[in-house]
Amino acid sequence: MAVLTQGVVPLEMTQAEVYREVQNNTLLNLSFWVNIALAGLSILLFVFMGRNVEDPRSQLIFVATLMVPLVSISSYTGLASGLTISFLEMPAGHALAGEEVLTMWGRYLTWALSTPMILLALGLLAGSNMTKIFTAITADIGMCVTGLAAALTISSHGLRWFWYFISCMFFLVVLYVLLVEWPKDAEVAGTSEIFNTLKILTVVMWLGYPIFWALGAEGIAVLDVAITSWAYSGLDIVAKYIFAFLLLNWVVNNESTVAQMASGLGAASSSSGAAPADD
Ligand code: RET
Repeated sequence: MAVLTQGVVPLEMTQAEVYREVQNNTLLNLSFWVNIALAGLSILLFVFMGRNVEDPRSQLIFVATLMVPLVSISSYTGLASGLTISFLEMPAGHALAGEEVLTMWGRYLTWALSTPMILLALGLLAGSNMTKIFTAITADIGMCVTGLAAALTISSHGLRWFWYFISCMFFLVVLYVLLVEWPKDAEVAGTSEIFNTLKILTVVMWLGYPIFWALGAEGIAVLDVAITSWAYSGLDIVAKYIFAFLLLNWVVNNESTVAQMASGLGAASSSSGAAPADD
């Protein structure tokens, strides 16, 4: 059931009641279990693919990327069990004002753990330096946590959207690093081709999340909860498992390129094209 409108629904639902609601909504439940299955398969596949990787930088890319399905399987188990879902009463001004809306806040919480891993792997692939990787990751965590705040704020409709705006500002920082800074670094590192493929995939998929947030029950509510959940689950499949497979497959076949990258995480400058300078 997308939205509960009847007065019989208690304001505070127990975890068992939320679980029952999820069970009763087959489409919603399936959007969780398909991802649990895919995350499980991805974990097995990636461990197998990485069994002979020896270069430490390549290994770090592997560990970071492997964390993505590991966080995902935990995240979706939280949703499927009802642990990280709440029914929240929307404030005045919201399209569903006064109604209890199913809020999958566990998604936003766990994005704060999975998306930094994606960015770490991309930053390492681009041969970027600590400053840029730190900037992208902290802005990304800011984006997820303020997105969580937007979903959980039920005191004021205006403030929900103000949180959303703050989250978008953090997202702009991430997009800047991805689209402007790292492509230059990847050029120097000799990883441009794969980096640019993954950059486009990432930017296009990631743009979908704020769009579906805005269209879903938490935003202007033109999409049903199960449809919104499938939209996130579909984006996740490409942004996480397909992304990770493409990245790791490339790393396995180009380990020496990664190993030869100037300097690693501590490098002060990787965009000069020269050996790391003393700046
Ligand atoms: C929110 C809503 C507030 C505004 C913005 C958002 C962006 C979310 C993004 C999520 C990406 C998630 C991924 C998860 C994979 O595990 C929080 C939806 C900008 C970009 C890639």
